Amino acid sequence: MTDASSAPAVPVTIHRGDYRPPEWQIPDIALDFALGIKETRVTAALSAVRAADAPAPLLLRGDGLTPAEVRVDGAVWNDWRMDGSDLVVDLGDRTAATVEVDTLIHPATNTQLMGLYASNGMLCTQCEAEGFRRITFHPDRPDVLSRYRVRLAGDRARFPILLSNGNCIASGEGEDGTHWALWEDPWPKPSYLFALVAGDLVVNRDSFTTMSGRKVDLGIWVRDGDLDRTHHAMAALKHSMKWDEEVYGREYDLDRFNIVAVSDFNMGAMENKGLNIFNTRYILADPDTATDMDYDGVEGVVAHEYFHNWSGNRVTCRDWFQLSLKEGFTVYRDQSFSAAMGSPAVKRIEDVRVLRAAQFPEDAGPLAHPIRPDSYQEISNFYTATVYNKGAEVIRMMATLLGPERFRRGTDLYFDRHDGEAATCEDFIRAMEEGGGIDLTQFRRWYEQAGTPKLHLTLAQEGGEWFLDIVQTVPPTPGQPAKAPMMMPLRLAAFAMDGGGAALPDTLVTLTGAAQRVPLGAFAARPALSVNRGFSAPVIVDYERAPGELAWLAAHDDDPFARYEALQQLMLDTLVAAVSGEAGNRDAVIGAVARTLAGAADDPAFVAEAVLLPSEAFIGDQMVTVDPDAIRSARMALQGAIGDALEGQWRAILGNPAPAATDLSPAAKGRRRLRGVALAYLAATGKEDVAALAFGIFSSADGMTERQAALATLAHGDSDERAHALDIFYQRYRDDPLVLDKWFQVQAWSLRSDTVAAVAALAQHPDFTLANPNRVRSLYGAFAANQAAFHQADGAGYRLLADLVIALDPKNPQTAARMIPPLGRWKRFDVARQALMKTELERILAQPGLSRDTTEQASKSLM
Ligand code: 0A1
Ligand code: ZN
Repeated sequence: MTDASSAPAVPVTIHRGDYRPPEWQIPDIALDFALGIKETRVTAALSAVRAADAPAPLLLRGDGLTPAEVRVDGAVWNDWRMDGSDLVVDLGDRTAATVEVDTLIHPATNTQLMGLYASNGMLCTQCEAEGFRRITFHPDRPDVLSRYRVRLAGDRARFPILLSNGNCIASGEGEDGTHWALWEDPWPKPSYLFALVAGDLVVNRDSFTTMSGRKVDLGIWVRDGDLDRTHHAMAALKHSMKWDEEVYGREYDLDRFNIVAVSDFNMGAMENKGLNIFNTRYILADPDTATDMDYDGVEGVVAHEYFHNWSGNRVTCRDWFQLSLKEGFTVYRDQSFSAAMGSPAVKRIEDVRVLRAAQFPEDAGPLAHPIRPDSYQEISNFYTATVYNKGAEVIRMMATLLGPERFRRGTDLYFDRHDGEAATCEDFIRAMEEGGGIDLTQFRRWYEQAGTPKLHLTLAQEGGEWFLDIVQTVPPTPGQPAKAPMMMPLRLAAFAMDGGGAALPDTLVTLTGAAQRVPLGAFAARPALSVNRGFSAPVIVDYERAPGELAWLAAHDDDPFARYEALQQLMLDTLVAAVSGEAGNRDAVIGAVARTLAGAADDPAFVAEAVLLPSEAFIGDQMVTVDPDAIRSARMALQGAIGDALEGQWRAILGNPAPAATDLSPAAKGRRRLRGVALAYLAATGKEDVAALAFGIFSSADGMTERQAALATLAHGDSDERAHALDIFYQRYRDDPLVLDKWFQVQAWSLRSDTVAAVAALAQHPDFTLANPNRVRSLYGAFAANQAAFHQADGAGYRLLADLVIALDPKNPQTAARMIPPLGRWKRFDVARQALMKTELERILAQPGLSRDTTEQASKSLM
């Protein structure tokens, strides 16, 4: 038996251009599982129908499987061979055959969490992208769609609940305390959407009546004791179902919709047809254990997976290069949903912050790729911020260019035309063109070119008329040295700052050229320019504006996103100046923050976002060479100065009683967010009473949002209250894994100078484990995002992360590989750090038996 997850000596690269349609289709598949934690017997019966004109062997992909027996049309068949880990069955000149294969798999030792695995005594599956081949031999490509009939049998005491996709059509008792259930999914689907769950679970049941009047039974399955934490997820599910009907005209198509929460999961959740499987993190929430942000995460991910039922399941992807077809579109859909459920302006700010924090650096580094990649070695490495978040921005731009009605005509056409098919990004664009009546020839470059476009702006004046000159460049990225200009929607407005004269109201300009001039109208003096309003295009705008203009826009722009941007830019300019030892304009920042704070009562959520200082990483992104220590000092100094100057306001915000933790209205969430920001500013003043104040909030908090914010503030300092609060928190939540994750996370985030050592010590803590991806991310993911700590000059942070990758890779290559990108940013740092980072990447690559996942990420990161 070969272990296919180990990298071959020469990594195999799969190219998008090499796509060939499948030679065999499998319209029907019957699976029979004799379930056991240690050992599960799988019998698969594939009804194969030849699609190729000429005879071709049936290629069934496998990963770590050995066929116990192969039968064709009921008779034992010997005309097969192994090709590496795959099974090749020679069917002669047959055009159809039923191919049966028996295999034995071992869920308990499946630490990769791909295929069938055990988590907390239950069995569950994860098949996207290529996990089905770890369960049974199968073509395992998304353009092979089958109707599934699945028989699950197992010990009744151990697995009282047996779930799979679709509808349960029969069940019964077996021998020796076993029972069985037969599930049938009428909708043809690719193997990556197959799922089963077997275990001791309890359910929160509800129902939803669809727009055509069909009643759907909803179930959220969790472990005993967690039921009370499923109500928010259930509400989110029902809201999602309604929203998709209202906004996209999409109705649910089965009689049941089940969600199962599992604690060991590589990603956030999975959209398996009719049986979504979730990381517990995105299902369980109650005010005592989940923050407002956690609540929003649950709502967004429940919506995301539900929306996949149409954008992903009914219309799926032809091949994995088309991943953004389902992911970019579905992220756009979940973002729009969350905006509608809360504040659209705040949601847009949050989404742009994520894009800038995760996707822009990816696009500027060695792992940059277009939203539709051209090649990969391991597809798991392409579930990226580029495919997801930039992909969503690309869909959003099409929606902006078309407007809501024409966009809806485009999506209707897309869903109707490709229902039941495995489609391509090109199919989506064509539906937009035909449904929306637009030519997107040039726009297609967003699918082809990587790199974040830059717009260089200058204002010009000719006889009282003002013009905006825009020069567009797209930076070179690996394999793409030269780029062509992109088509994009740019929303802008111009204001006369003195209040007199003309103003150019919100205008949508379609950029197409490398250089373009936009008339702004007549202004007596240089107008204040509001540009890329609502972040209409995912680009970097390079436009120098005086502090006075930015402060004016921060106060007066009628687009809330642009107000936020103006204040952020003002802060950023001051921080970047401070890092290079220049004065910057602190007073302008303090004045603008003060004026923004004056609106706190009306819209606390927006104000909280707007007055937050840009992150250390984002400040670094503006610099030629990132200086982590100087950035930290500059940011802390500005935070302290704002804290001091507006101390009265911060104290007043905290002086008002906090809203009840059970109040999850946008207003209450906004007030809590602002209180957290106020506490951070106060802490930055270094005033003596702040630790006691934070400890008071920590102790009296009636919910996790306030408790965690206070704990995080304390964790930055070195007060006695810090140790005390961490201990109280640990003792209270040591048996609640999701909350214990927060305990690891706040310490890994700490601004203290001993954080590297603290993280190293936490990795040895009895509650730390490599077996649980959430725990790994809560410690190491948070640490790698802590810029000054991770980039500690002696390289200890790099070593720590590389040690993790090396230890984790043999167990869970997918999660290990996701930890590599921070080391790949070496080009952005000074030569000493560059050398240290590269040494660690090389050390990782030198490990014998390194996975394909980690090999690809580490080797590309060195280039
Ligand atoms: N399609 C899922 C993401 C996902 C991808 C791979 C996984 O394997 C571990 C799990 C989930 C989504 O977009 O939510
Ligand atoms: Zn998705």
